[in-house]
Amino acid sequence: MSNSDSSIQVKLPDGTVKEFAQGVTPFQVAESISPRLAAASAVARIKPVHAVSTATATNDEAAMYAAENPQAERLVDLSTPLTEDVELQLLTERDPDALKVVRHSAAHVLATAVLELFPETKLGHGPATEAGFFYDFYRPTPFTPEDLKAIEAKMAEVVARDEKFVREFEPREEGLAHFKAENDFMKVHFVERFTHEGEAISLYRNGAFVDFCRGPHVPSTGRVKAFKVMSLSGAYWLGNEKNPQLQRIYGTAFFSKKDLDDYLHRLEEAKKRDHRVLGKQLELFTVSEDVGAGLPLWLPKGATIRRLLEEYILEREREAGYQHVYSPSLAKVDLYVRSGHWAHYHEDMFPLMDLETEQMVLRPMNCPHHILIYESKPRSYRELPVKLAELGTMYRYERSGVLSGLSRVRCMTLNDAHIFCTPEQIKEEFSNVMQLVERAYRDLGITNYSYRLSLRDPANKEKYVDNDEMWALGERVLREALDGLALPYKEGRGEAAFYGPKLDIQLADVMGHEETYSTIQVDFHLPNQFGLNYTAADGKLHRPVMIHRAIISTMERMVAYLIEHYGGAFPLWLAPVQVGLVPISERHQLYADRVQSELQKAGLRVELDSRNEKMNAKIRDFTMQKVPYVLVMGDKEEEANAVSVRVRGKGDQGSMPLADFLAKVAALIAAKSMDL
Ligand code: TSB
Ligand code: ZN
Repeated sequence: MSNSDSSIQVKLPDGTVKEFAQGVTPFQVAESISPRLAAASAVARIKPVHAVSTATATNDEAAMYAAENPQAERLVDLSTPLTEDVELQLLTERDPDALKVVRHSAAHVLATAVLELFPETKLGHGPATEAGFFYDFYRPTPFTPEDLKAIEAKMAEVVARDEKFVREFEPREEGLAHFKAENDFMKVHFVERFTHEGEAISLYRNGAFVDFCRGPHVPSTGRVKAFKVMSLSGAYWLGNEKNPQLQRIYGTAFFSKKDLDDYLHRLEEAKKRDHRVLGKQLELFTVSEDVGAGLPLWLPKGATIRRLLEEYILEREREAGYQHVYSPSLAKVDLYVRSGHWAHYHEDMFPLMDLETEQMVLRPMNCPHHILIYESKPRSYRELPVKLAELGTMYRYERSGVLSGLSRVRCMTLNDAHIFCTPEQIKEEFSNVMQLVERAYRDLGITNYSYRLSLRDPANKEKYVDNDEMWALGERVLREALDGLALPYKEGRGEAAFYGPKLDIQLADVMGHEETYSTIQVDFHLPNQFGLNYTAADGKLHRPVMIHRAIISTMERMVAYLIEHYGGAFPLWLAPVQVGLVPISERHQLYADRVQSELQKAGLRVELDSRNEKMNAKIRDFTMQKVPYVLVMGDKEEEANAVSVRVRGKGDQGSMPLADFLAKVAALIAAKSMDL
């Protein structure tokens, strides 16, 4: 493209190129196409035609404040003057990126409302999140539920005022002086941390409210059409318990009232399935203040589910040629210095235990222990692949804000294995692991999963071992294996392990929030660090490759998923109590005992309710506990050696000989049937 000094060329997504005077705004470009498009647009994405970098802005703190890279593709306000040739895309309400901008704008509306009602409040930051937005505030008095209502009402006023979001630039030193004068310690921190001396800092103003922010924003507060203040929680300034406690107000925003209502409805439904709620109701696990956050206690029923999962996966692994080992949960720190964990994974580890003669750490991963087991004797190529597996318990210092029930914890037991193989064997081993994953998901009734190729973030090199060649090789091997199996996958930059890229299998919860469960990781780094070898056919020593893999994730995370997936109504083979027994009156107690012992002999998990309660109350209790079968026994049943069967979700099915019931249930369990 060529242009004279005072005009620029704007290329639209359909390929047309239009010429405008320099300084034209995306809004004006939109108007030149159609006034309706201009009105519907929320924000614009531009890509300088002569760009050298294509990195897009991410959602982290630095991206909120640091000066944008003028060379990069990025989102900008509709009012941003365009100064060079660009590709331009106008984002309307159909675009998820535009929704993020609406939500961040809603965070400014929230802060505006809070300052109008509680002028003494100091502002932290207010990003968009996956489910909405939040803003952190410092104020010695806690906000009450009534305050939140008042804030929401005030937000509606700010929206109704339809104030323009105007971007302003101020010399850094002036901005700092201004924030310092107001004792706005968090803003001072952000400016000092994310901008440089001599720079102008970016501010956004709406009405009398000004925030230090890089934007972008929707054109005016009136565009935050459907929002709700959701909740309040505590957060330490900079995540550090020694710092002042902030109050984090969460909200959400959508393009329309209908979208918001749909979301709130889904949220209600999801809450009923929340594994923390069901975990309590169904007596699966508990978290005790006395033990500590992120350190759940497994109650008998939850422990039963976990044990079933453990037995299940150990059996699959035995069939697949894995050798099971045991290793301790702690080690000398030197082991983790050597592996690289201490350098690259330190922040996720509990602090050192400084003993008199040695320094120990709780292990955050099991790999180094398994490596030492591999190393415990010389290995020949004939043994390869060596597959060492363990239900390995490990400890990670997850920050308190991200802990959640069983799904994100600090002490966890991973269905872990490390495969030591030749480079030629990687492909087949990869495919074997994928088969195990598919089999396990089928048996567990998991259908809704996706693949993510997790790569390192090139902008964050210190988080990863430094060896470009190795990273390129690992990535190539994984892509080839994925393509070989024709698996569709997305990419996750910055999601790799510090030692190599991985293929993660992602499951989404009821609210669409994704987490990693299964993982397969190709690692050329640890074998090098530990100087691993095997004697090859040529009689020489060669270096094996390591594949780290977990089929059903940690017991904690998988059980959390299954609780929510099944809403607590577990398939028969996983149900902690499979059959509930209800004698109609005291005189049927003996018969009920006999039925119980027969069922138990057949390996079933049975609970007999012999309390002095009404039959219906007992049936109701078993139903609340989501027990698959409830057998009621009275005179008729006793005479016929039968049971009256109630099936979860289907109600009373009438009477059936006990032997028939046993045969039916045994077949369903053997088939891991999802049906009852
Ligand atoms: C597979 N060294 C490898 C192992 O050999 C490893 O530890 N990989 S990992 O770091 O990705 O963790 C494996 C799995 O553990 C993750 O995919 C995730 O499903 C689960 N996990 C990780 N952190 C937590 C946590 N805090 N709570 C519960 N589960 C977790
Ligand atoms: Zn590992």
